[in-house]
Amino acid sequence: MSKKTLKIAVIPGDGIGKEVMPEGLRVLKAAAQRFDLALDFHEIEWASCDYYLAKGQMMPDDWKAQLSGMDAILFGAVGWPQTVPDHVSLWGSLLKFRREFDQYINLRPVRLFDGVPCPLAGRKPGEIDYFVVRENTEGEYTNLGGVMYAGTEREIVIQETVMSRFGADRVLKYAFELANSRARKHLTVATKSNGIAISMPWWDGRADAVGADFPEVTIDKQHIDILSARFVLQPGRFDVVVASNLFGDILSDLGPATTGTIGLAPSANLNPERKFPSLFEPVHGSAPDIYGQNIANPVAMIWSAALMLDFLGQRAAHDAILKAIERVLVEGPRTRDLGGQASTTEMGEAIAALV
Ligand code: GGG
Repeated sequence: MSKKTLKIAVIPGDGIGKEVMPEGLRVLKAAAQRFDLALDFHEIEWASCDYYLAKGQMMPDDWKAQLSGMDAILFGAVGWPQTVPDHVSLWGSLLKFRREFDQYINLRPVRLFDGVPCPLAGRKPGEIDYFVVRENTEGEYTNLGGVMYAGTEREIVIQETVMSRFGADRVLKYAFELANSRARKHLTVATKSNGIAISMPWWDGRADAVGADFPEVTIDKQHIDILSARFVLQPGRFDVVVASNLFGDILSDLGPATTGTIGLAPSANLNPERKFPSLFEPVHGSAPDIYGQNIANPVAMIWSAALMLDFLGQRAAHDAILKAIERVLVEGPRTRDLGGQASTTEMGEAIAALV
C-alpha cells in the first residue's frame, strides 16, 4: 500500500515567524527522510500584516476553501503593531482559524529541560512537567460588546464573556482524559469564582459534573491569582491545568517563562474530531524587537512541528525530534535567550542533523 501524503499548509505570518518557520521545515524534512514520510508543504503568504497592507484584509475571501483539504496548518506568528493594530491582525487570522476550524483545545506543554538554566532557584528537570489546556473558541475572547457615548465624559465600554455548557464541557472532558492518561492523574482547574461571581462558579460546577466520569482524577480548583504564584513558587504541584481562554493564555506564557525562556514553548490548536485541520504554532508572538537579526530561538516552532506529526499519527518522528531538541539544549549550539551566541539557523541545523 502506498504511504499517505500529508498536506501541510505553511503560514510563516509576521516578524520572527518568518525566521523560525524555515527551521521548523528543515527539521520536518529531516524527519520525513528518516521515517519515510510524504509531507507536501503548501507555502502561504497571507495571514500576515504584509498581506493586509497590500490587500486591506489579513486573508483572502476563500481562505477556508484553500485550507480545507489540508491535514494540518503550521503557523509562525501574527502581529506587526507598527502598521496594523494587534486586534485587527489577530481577529483577522489566528482567531478565525481557531473558531471556524473549531480548534477548541489549545494544548500547551510546559517542561524544564536539561541544559536550560531555570530562573526558579533549585529546580531540576523533571520537577516542571505539565500541560496547560486552554479553552480556545469562546470565554473572554469575544467581539461581543460595544462603546456608548463614545468620546464624551459618559463613555461606556462593555465586553462580554461567553461560556457555553457545550464549550466548557468539551474542554474539561479533554483535560480530564489527558490527566487520566498520565501517572499522577491530577487536574488543576483555574478559576476566580470569588470575584467573577457568575461565570466562574458555573465553570467550577461544570468541572465537578464532567469530573464525575473520571473518579481516578484528583481535582484541585485554584483561583487564578494564587495559581499564578504557585506556577513560580511550587511548579511541581501541577500535572494538567485547564483554564478559560484568557486565563489559559496568560498561564501558558508564565509557565514557559519559569522554564528559562518562552522561546521553547509549543502549542497545538486542536480539533480533536479531525473534522477540520488543526493548527500548530509557537506560543510566542512575532517579537518585532528582535526580528531581522536571525537570533530567535527556533525550538518552539520545531517542537510545534513535532506535535503536529504526533497528532497526524507519526509518534516515532515526534519522539526523534524531541530527542534531538533535548540533545541540542544540552550540547549546543544555543540562541541568546539560552545564554548562547548561535543564530536561529545554526540551532535549527543542529537539531535537524540529529533527527
Ligand atoms: N505564534 C502565536 C502568535 O503569534 N501569537 C500572537 C498572539 O497574540 N496570540 C494570542 C493568542 O494566542 O490568543
